[in-house]
Amino acid sequence: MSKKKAFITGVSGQDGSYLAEYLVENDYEVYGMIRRHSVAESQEARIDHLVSKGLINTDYGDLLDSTSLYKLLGLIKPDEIYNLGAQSHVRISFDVPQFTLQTNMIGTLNLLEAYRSFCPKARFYQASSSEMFGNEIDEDGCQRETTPMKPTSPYGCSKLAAYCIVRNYRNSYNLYASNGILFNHESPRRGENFVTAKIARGVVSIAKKLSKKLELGNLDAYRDWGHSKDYVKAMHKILQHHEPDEFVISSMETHSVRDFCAEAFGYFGLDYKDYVTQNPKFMRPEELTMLKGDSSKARNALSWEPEYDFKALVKDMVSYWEKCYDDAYD
Ligand code: NAP
Ligand code: F7E
Repeated sequence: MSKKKAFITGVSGQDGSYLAEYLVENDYEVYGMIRRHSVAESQEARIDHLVSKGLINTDYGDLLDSTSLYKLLGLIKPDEIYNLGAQSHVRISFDVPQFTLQTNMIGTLNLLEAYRSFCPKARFYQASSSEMFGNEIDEDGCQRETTPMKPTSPYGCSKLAAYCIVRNYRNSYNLYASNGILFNHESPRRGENFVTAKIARGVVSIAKKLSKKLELGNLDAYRDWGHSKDYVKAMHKILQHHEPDEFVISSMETHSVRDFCAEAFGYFGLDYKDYVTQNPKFMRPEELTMLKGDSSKARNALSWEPEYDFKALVKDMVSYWEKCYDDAYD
């Protein structure tokens, strides 16, 4: 039997790289779309170990360039499409709102059009986000598939528009298109300007006496943090479900940025209060204060369970950065 083909946008990102690895392990033929970068050397940093061994194929394209999407889907004709490409930074979405909406919303529409024209039998996964809920919370303190969505950032608005158009295309054109509503997920491959990676790297730098303080923004925001390795498995499970649907994926726990600092500094026996300062530069014009996802639906229907808990996630990230610093200063 021939291998299943998967097409991934955002393959060079945190999730795209873990998903590509997971699909290769599961005997898929993986095609990833990458963008042109001026610094070509760093472009494939997260997937170099797969590309250099010929385990995945990469092609240039862009969600904003329909011609590239038509060409790639027409040639590859994938069985599964994972739309992970996005301007994914919430605070930066306030700086570049138009680009964020174009990439995340119009980019998704462009990909849906290419999908329905060239491979309408494929299954389509949309990387939706807990940021779509904004500050709406159910009475039990959780967000779930039925919670109202009132985003508080250009990023959240862009993802909500994409979420809606995916549902609309599913219903209008009888497509298998699903939304995974994923809560925050992190890893050693997390971009360094997201708070968890910034803390993990910052604490190692302080422990090694290379810096004296770590400047952060709001320490009292709560997030439901999981590990990207666990969450890409959920993406795959969502596309194996017998029908297209919406699924929340979360750890079902919430912790503050302050808690993350305490755990990360605790790894070296340090007290974060001696080192962390707040800088208004890292605050947001409108903040989403509290996220806690109820992923019961996915856990029951897809038999999905995460392996990493909060402590294991923090340890994985801090120990990764510790090793990076040790290797660099050996
Ligand atoms: P990430 O590390 O920022 O990766 C984003 C990827 O999108 C990168 O490969 C980036 O390529 C690519 N991209 C950006 N603009 C593009 C465009 N115009 N055309 C094609 N590709 C483009 O994000 P992530 O953490 O892996 O997240 C993956 C997806 O899940 C994103 O859609 C994100 O919004 C969503 N999500 C993430 C989380 C989370 O906590 N991580 C939670 C919910 C939803 P370059 O390297 O060239 O910039
Ligand atoms: O912020 C606070 C900040 O940028 C988390 C994306 O993957 O998850 C991610 O979005 C919290 C916020 O992630 C700093 O104000 C404090 O309350 O790590 P973050 P995010 O905004 O939650 C969602 C689900 C996505 O979909 C997104 O793609 O931490 N915070 N001090 C800070 N945040 C940053 N970045 N930097 C700070 O210095």
